[in-house]
Amino acid sequence: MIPTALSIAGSDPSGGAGVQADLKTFLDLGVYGMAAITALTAQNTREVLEVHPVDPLVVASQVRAVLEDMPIGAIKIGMVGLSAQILSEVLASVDAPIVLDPVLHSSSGHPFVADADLPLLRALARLATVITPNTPELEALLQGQDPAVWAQETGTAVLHTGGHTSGPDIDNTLHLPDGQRLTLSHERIESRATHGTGCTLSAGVAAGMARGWPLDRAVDAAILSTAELVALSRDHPLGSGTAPLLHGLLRAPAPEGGPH
Ligand code: PXL
Repeated sequence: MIPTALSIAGSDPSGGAGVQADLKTFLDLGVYGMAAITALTAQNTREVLEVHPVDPLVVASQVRAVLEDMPIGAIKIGMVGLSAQILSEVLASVDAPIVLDPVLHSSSGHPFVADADLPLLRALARLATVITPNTPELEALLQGQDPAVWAQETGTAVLHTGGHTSGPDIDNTLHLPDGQRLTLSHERIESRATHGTGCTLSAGVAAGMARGWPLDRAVDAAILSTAELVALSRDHPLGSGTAPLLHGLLRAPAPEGGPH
């Protein structure tokens, strides 16, 4: 069986984040990738110049087209544009595990979600198997509620990512709906090549779930492969701002002189 995953996310033409990062991550991890685009951004490693949300009806149509024909092992949702509500409707009866990265800002700090749309994102989060917020996203989404309590109430696990903190280690905490709490830590890698880390991590979780792995295994594997990619990318920064992760370097290089 070929594992498959669908990304529902925004486009980053510089290739480091969004739907581009998701598809590259799926490929890196041996999963057939599909993508429905929620917004077009004009951005590079320095800044976001424009955001054009795709008409929610067109987003719904892309997702329905894929759902009615293709096997879907897992769904990763990133930037939702204006489509949070319609995605809640379209995905309400989907069986595949859903990983929601509640993206509120670009890597360069550009806001992607208006405050008025947060309740719609909260409703979508309740449909997910797991959400992957960093600390500011957790605060905005849960409004101060304890993530452990929220996970038990909603049945949606919370992977609270620690990349935005300082300190020698990055602590990621997984709150499961049954009350279990797992802390997955690794050494911080200082680098300016971190554009797309959140997208890559959540796409990695979806890739593991597409293989049928339990959530804790999928999360553990995604954290390790993302950290490995950050380490590999550090010495090859592209662009003059927050450089992208270099997906594909995790795979063995083609033999010298061999076919490309
Ligand atoms: O990493 C969050 C993210 C998601 N989606 C798009 C982005 C970014 C970060 O820059 O550009 C399209």
